[in-house]
Amino acid sequence: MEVTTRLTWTDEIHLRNLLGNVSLSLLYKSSAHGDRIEDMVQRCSHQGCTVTMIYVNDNIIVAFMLGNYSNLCENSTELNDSLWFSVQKKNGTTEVETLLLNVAPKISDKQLVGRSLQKDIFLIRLYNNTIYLTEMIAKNLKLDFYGFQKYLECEVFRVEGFKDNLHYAKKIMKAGEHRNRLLAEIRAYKPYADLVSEIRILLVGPVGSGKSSFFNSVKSVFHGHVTCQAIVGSDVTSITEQFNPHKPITPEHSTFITSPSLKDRIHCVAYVLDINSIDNLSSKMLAKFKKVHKEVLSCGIAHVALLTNVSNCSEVLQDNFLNMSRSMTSQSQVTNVNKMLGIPISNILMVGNYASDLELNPVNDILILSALRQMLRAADDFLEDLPLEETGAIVRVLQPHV
Ligand SMILES: Nc1nc2c(ncn2[C@@H]2O[C@H](COP(=O)(O)OP(=O)(O)OP(=O)(O)O)[C@@H](O)[C@H]2O)c(=O)[nH]1
Ligand SMILES: [Mg+2]
Repeated sequence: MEVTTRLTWTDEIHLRNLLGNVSLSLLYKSSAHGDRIEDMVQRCSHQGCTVTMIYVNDNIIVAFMLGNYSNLCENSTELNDSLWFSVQKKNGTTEVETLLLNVAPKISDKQLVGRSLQKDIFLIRLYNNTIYLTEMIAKNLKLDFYGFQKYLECEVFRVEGFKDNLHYAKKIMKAGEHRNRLLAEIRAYKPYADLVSEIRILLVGPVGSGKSSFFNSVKSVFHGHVTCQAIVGSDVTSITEQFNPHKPITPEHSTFITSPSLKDRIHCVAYVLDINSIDNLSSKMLAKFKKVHKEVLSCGIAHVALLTNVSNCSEVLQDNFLNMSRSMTSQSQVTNVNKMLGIPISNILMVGNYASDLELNPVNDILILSALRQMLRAADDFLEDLPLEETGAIVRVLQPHV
């Protein structure tokens, strides 16, 4: 009979999002393959990187191990690095917490043991379905238990498509954590002073510059998998026809709003340009951009530039993922956009849209979310600077209680 995992499809997506473009295949399941440590080691040896998952109530505690499972045996001289994380369901949402533990687990006394400073900091005892975690580990993983705990199941998966390299593993996991923080921040975002309920961002740019792809990429990151709602493609004329240059919108059009209220206005304009096309923009295109930009400036609307088709996304980000690196900001394309449109370098954003990719990648996600966050911040600055009469704000005079 085929052995199936306890992992749900959404749990698997969360794990894959954290580890990047990997696939997982089940090697060992305690309830099906026996709960002797020898059964586990035999099935998981010589398989490369693995994840060992312990299911406890609504939590999955995951130990990601580089190296080979057979190195866990006490007589092995090779050491495996392990990185831990937990996937937890809390109040209907799934949260992922990570902890980078540079501890090499070993098999000793028929249990999987992690030791630090001669102390056991984690144990997995297959023979009585128990996991032990110190308070420090539990705290970092935001688990609501520590010490010994009975688990429901233990499973081990082979991780395919992952470089067996600690530096890379740490970088990918830190990126996953940072992506999750950005996602939570943007989900909680509310426009400045609640002046509008939604921010309207206009994406303007040449045919094929990646406007629809950016829209799809943002949607994909929020969905946790690649989606293609807006049609993308390559043609000499525009694939997306919201705006048709041969049929410009007129006041007679049924959806034309003569006096748009603040909620109907554009709050931020993003000039979308393929990074590879910037140094060769035609003078006609440049003139068009300048014309649009003049209008945007005269309306006082926030604006940013979004450079798409960035292929070296992980080089663009500094090791802490907080800033784009200086090496990129000094690139000719960035300085060119800065000179052409007078857009400050901090508002020149770079992304690699999901084009032919099947899986999300935490590093690409960070650039996409950082770009979106910068657009929202720019829109907030625009709202904050609006003259009071344009905000539609009602000035309330409070009556003192008598
Ligand atoms: N590799 C890669 N391909 C991209 C990127 N952005 C867009 N593309 C590809 O470029 C082509 C055009 O992208 P679209 O998103 O359709 O461009 P658009 O700006 O919406 O174009 P129109 O609607 O025709 O004006 C598609 O084949 C995309 O897959 C990117 O960042 N990286
Ligand atoms: Mg389009």
